[in-house]
Amino acid sequence: VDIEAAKKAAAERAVQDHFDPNAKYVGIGSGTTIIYVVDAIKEKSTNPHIQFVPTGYQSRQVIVAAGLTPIAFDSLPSGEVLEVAFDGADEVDDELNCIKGGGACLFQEKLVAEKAKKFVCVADYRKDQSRLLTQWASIPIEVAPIAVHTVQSALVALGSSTPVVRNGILAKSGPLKTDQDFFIIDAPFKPLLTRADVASAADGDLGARTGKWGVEDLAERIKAITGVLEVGIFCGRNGLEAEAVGEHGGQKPV
Ligand code: DER
Repeated sequence: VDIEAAKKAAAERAVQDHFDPNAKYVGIGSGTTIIYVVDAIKEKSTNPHIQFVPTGYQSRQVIVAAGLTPIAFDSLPSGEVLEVAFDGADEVDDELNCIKGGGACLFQEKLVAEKAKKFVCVADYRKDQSRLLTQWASIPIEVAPIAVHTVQSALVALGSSTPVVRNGILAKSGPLKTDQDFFIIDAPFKPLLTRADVASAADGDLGARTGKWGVEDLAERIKAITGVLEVGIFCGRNGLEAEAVGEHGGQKPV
């Protein structure tokens, strides 16, 4: 299947089902799928009063290039929430837990997602990992540069084989810097178990000794490592109730 066509179909369906033309604030994520989301919003809405909250420099560029009005996350009036936030993902499981951070924007992406009444993950068929996350993606983790080595050691103790600092590819030699001027560590783990799997696992079958983790438990363990700013696992523990409708029919994440 043409991947760009799949991204566009998922984006158009997500906007058709979840964009509110009367919204005051809408979150816009990072990556390439989100460009189709913004195009679909432009098609659907002429409301000049909607303000769009970016999840980093690239996201803001997409909003501005489309002629839409950006508002920085920290400029939102206190107490205000977003009607909806759209974003992409690297992997999505059947419970709509996501691995995010392929674009190194996961910190602001999670800030914006948690500020929204509804988080809509727009993911084409390649991202659908059905049951188990991290079958092909490592977990992106945003880390204070000074703490990189201690965080890597802690990740190995949790069962990650080779947690590596992400380097700038072509555009920059040396480690990539995020919009917060932090580093990204990509940490591979054995496939992560859904909440349902964890509920049915025998005692003692999970954790650092086995290297098998439930999605939510590992997200908490990684976040608790001193030096970690944020981890690229989006799950129910973040209070994110993601919607899932499929343009291919059935309960596939959009
Ligand atoms: O970094 C992220 O989580 C992004 O949303 C991202 O990885 C999805 O990117 P894509 O839409 O270009 O596949």
